[in-house]
Amino acid sequence: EERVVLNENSLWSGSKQDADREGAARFLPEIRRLLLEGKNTEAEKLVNEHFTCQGGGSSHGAKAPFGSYQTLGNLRIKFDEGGGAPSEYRRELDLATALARVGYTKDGIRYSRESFVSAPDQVFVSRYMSDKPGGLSFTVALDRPERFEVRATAPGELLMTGTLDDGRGGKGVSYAARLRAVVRGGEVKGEGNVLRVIKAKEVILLLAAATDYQGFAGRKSDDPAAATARDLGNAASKDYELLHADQMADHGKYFHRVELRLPETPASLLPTEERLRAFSVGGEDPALAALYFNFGRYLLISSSRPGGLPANLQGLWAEEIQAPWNADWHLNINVQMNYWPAEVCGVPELHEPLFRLIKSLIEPGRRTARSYYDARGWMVHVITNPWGFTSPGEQASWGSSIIGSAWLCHHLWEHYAFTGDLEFLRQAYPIMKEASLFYTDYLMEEPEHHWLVTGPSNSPENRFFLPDGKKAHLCLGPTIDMQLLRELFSETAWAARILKVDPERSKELDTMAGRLAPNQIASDGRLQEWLQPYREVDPTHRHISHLWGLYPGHQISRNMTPEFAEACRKSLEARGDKCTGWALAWRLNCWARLGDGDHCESLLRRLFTPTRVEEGKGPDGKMYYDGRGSGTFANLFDSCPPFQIDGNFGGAAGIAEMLLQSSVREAGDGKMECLIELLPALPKSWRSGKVRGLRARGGFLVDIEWKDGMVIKYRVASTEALPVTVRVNGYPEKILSDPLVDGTSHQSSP
Ligand code: FUC
Repeated sequence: EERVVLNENSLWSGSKQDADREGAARFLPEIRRLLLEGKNTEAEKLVNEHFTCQGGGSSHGAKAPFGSYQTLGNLRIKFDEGGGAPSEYRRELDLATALARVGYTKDGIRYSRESFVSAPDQVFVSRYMSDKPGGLSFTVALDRPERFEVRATAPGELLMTGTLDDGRGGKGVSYAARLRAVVRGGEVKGEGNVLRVIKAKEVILLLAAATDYQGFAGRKSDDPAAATARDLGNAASKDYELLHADQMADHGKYFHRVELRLPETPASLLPTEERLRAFSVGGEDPALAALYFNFGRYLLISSSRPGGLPANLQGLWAEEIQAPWNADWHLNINVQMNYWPAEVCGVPELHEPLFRLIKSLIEPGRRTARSYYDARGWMVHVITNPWGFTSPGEQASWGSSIIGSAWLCHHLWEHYAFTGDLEFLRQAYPIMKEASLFYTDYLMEEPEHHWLVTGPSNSPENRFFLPDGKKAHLCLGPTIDMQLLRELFSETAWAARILKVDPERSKELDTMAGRLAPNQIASDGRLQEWLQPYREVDPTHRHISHLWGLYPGHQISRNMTPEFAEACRKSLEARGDKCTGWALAWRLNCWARLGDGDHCESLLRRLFTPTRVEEGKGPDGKMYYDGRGSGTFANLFDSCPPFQIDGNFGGAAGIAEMLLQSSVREAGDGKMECLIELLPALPKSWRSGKVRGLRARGGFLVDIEWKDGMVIKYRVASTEALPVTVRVNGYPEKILSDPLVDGTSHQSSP
């Protein structure tokens, strides 16, 4: 029996709601007064009472208006093969072609099948073969844990339809999945709500899916059943070879932009799970990092396409109705991490769904800014969904963080920094400007140093001890807020200079950036996580929010601010490496920025530790978030635990960060001065290797070849010849980039 989990990335329950508490802003002065008086727990109580979202928020989202991303269902194949035991079983996924294959021998017959999902044809295709005529007999069924109906619509066709919960007892998103079986030799017939294939030599299954989600992306039609009929009809008119060729060309156009070679060892012949195990206990297998890197690129190509919804907490691979955390978009690290590889790995178009999400949040985010902070501009807190949720979360402890919009805007700027796409910046600038407007209205001055600070806010999900021993989350001006706003303000001001608009506003933003509470080093030498030198309740907490300025931000670096980089190192050492999957990936990127390749490798050993969901569960079935059960599942999916895709993406980005780092500085008149570092964090075991096609900020394409840990050849190219400083084997070289002959620049608009 085989089960194929089906997904369609707009299959979300829930519906649009206004979860803002109208007039909550009247509590703001009191909350701030309490925070200024050090009564953080009292302030937190007030926030919990009056300053959270209205309604149930995100808890049990599947049945609430917040919604949950849900599985489309299951395709089940039940074989009528003889009773013999299968042998020579092999299952593989070819990352370069995105083709999955299974093969085995049973009762003297060789069975094989191959499957792929085609973006150009919008279908899932699966070909079943046997080397003996008449060797294939099986039933094909579709089902779903709830809310589905299946019927045979033609002799070889099944249609599954249903309507999801809108969270208020009404009708939510409707979906359809249509499956067709095309047989060679033998026959196929409908039997009730299953298809029966009898004695075929080859069977091709085609499946199309659609929803009538009418939000900011992904809409195919008002009538999902009709949309699937159209897609299936088009696909069925092409033969398998053509469908496959078109899909390979489409996937390959993204995948082949980058190539990474790391030293191969005999371990690369092991099945993946054994390979993970061997490496995690100290085996030598540098090429495993290349595989993981390629897998991350494969996942992004497969889960984030222009015009669609962004990759969610599970990419788009959910098998649940109530997915963990609703498989939503968490804005305090997770969805951003999904997009860390997009630019450096040369697939900037795949960043587009995130830009589309950002745009969808402006309108509701304006309402939220007014309701809670009496401020202009737009903002979003910690969680969002395809229904425009921008309100705070349901608890102060995590839901009061205000950084969502600033962190999202960083992606707009990074896309420009990498691509130099002026048209994009022209469209992104008003979004950044309006996000800055919110924060400039909202910031307050603290009386001690007259710094500008945020508040109420928190350092994502972390707690501290107040001087009286009480524990609190809520605070003024956590370091991450200050770092994010510093970059948002200066990047928005810089964007205005590039576009030659708003000179006054751009000066104001620079001034405000200078008045924000600065990064501070605590008496123990660590970078301080909060405005005050609080002691954290959990010193090994998974989040390392105060290191945002090191990565993904750009205000702390070992070259420009060595003393702060050292403080970050101390913070990382104190936090330790035992943490969830995505937290390992974040640490990996930070250690890469600190230039410590060997530490990066030890983090990869942790990230690649094979695990199973059970390992992350306590006796009561609840998941741990302290590092137990984190690592990688046998199919290479990241385990938070549970399965969460961010670690895959963050891990891939971290591997790129070990090989190439880049930064830009304003040289005057808005112009960019670019610095590229080759092999900044190479582990000793990655002795020799080659990488082609990585991207650097400033619009460069970078190829590097190295031997015995030294760069022996490199190429830095861009659409026009530009001056750039390249740090090679530790020394800066000022060069003029090669002009790109094929002009591989990319366009995408917010
Ligand atoms: C943040 C993390 C959790 C989890 C969730 C989806 O809340 O702290 O560990 O990753 O996002």
